[in-house]
Amino acid sequence: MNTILEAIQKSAIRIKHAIDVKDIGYSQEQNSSGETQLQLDIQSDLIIEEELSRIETVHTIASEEKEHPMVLNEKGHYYIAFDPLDGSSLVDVNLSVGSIFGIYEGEFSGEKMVAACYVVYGPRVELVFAQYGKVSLYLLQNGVFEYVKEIQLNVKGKIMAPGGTQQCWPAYHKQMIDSFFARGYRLRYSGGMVPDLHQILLKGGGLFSYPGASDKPEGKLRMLFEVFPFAFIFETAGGKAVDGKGDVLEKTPRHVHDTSPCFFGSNDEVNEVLSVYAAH
Ligand code: P6P
Repeated sequence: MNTILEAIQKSAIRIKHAIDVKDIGYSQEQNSSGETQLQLDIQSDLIIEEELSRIETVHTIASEEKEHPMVLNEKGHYYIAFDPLDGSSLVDVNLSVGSIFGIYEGEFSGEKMVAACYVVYGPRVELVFAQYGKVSLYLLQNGVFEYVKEIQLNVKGKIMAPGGTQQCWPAYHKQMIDSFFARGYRLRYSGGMVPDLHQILLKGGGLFSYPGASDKPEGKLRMLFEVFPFAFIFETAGGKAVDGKGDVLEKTPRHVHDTSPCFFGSNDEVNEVLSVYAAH
């Protein structure tokens, strides 16, 4: 597993460089050399594929940027799903973005997840890795990821990150979210899953929600690349992750790009979601 973490760290350094040097044409112009710039998310995808393909224990990879999984080594046993650059459109407005990784044993299913990781590219580059009951935070300094601390969620938090199109939410979901705000929860939502969830983790707790709604009945976020990794991280940090009915890690996607409604947070807030949703 250490070789996988090292490969992710190498990928993150290369992706950060790609973000920093990307010629941002605000009006979709070509870059200064007149060539069509590889999109950042495709460039990030190629970087991660290259770094993971060097690891013998990796059997198959699945990327949000690829329609189908790719077998790297029949003798390997790790299956790695990743979103190379989640929220990449936020780069053009200079907001934080991230890479997300789910590491599975033998197959792509929630119950087979053995580790999860994300990198957040913001004012600083930070990496969070969850395995063996611990969630560890690392900070990139002088080209090296330095260990900082373990992350634990409080039983109850103060932050609300409500995703999705509000006019399409079920009425009971809107009433629940409004009720949290009426109790003084603070709205913290950038539209980037990685920084939005990173903030909840580092600030001790709260609730991130992306429900099923009339425009997206099965939610927007992909199980293998986004939902399961953060579910694993939040549960390892002492929180909960559900789809409204039960533990989201108990689900198995039929297709590699299947989505799921998702709620990640501290125990109190997620228990409230479960009781509200159980009544509807
Ligand atoms: P909405 C970014 O496109 C993304 O996939 C996640 O990073 C983010 O949480 C979500 O979509 C935001 O979606 O519909 O709230 O803008």
